[in-house]
Amino acid sequence: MKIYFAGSIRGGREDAELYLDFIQFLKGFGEVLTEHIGDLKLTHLGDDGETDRLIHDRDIKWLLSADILVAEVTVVSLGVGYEIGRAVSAGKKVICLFRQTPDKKLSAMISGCSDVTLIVYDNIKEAKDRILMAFNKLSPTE
Ligand code: 6IA
Repeated sequence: MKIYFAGSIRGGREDAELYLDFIQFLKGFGEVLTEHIGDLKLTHLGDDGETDRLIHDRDIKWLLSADILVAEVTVVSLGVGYEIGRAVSAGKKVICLFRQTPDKKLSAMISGCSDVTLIVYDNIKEAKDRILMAFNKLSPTE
């Protein structure tokens, strides 16, 4: 199983440690193609010298080769929203993780999308339990 994990880079890196934790957990289910999302040294400038065209084309190639997209959507990111749209169009399975806070509401374009499995969580343990349930529902061939 190939897993594309999406999380904010230029949208803000305040949840980077959480991304790292989710990536380590997801590695128990298969190959995570995007381990760099959990790189704590990566800043919101998200630049290691590669051109944006190269980053885009490489990421889309990985996304289209993946079996599932798991996106942490609490920190708002244009890139993550775009990846979700591309994954839905390509017929990929999509799980979105959203950490509930009183002052934040998820975009209706995500919470209202019937092709997205949305996990709204309060803490990381709850999120992991629900990811486990979502992966258990996938058929063994996937
Ligand atoms: O708009 P954002 O930058 O927040 O978009 C983040 C999403 O787009 C992530 O889920 C990534 O899959 C993808 N993305 C955006 N920028 C990069 C990037 N920059 N590298 C890889 N994926 C990216 C270069 C950083 C490099 C040091 C690893």
